[in-house]
Amino acid sequence: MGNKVATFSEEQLEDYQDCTYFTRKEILRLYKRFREMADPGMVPRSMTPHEASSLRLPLEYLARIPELKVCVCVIENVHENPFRDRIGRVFTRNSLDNVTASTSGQQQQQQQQQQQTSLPSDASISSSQRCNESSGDAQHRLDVDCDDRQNNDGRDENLGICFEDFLEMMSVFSEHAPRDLKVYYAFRIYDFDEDGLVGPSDLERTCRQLVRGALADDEVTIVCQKVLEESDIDGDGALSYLEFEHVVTRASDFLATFHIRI
Ligand SMILES: [Ca+2]
Ligand SMILES: [Ca+2]
Repeated sequence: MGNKVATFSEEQLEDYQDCTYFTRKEILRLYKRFREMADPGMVPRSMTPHEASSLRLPLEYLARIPELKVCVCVIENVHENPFRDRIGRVFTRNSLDNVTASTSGQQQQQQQQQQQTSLPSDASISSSQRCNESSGDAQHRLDVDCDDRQNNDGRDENLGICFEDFLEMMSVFSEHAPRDLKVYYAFRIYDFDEDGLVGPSDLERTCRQLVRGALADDEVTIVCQKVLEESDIDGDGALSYLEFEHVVTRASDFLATFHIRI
């Protein structure tokens, strides 16, 4: 009696600490949130590395986390985060991309070059490693991710989110995550059609979600044209990662809005 079941092995906890911006106390608190978001009995009290990367909850369950529901990420003062589903998809895809990457020689090589530490499973680049990438590296990764996705159309529609995805997601949104990392994920979230560019249709969808019917369609189009006019430096009609980075760098409140407090 009174035996305390350890949630993770010591090694797991150390790995999670290495790969995120969280202390072990915060990691355990996040695990509690993950369990609370599931239905009773769905998530065990202790979790093996395999379960942490394979036991998946439906993305809709993210709505059960108040911080995600009323979070101030992307835009402030929205009572329901219009990007919640999009955020869930981007972070879920990460682990799927990694699984796919392990079967691809070129990507495996790339992984090996950039991988110094990793989550205990086959998850590849942790958020803390990504922050060391230059803009060029980030663009390259987006291109690779993009090719990969185009080869796997629709395969992962209902994959769900595992604890490691969840941890990585919360790490990116944490206050300790560097700006570059947040910009990288913001770009992926806004790139709805996942072609590696934020084009007119992505901008319109972003704008529509943000204004939620407050602007007429033609007004939305005008806003998007303005954004492109000001920021599409090479004039190809879409924002590349570098152009997007430039826009966000000028937005002083970006860091404050891309943040979830746990
Ligand atoms: Ca796009
Ligand atoms: Ca451009």
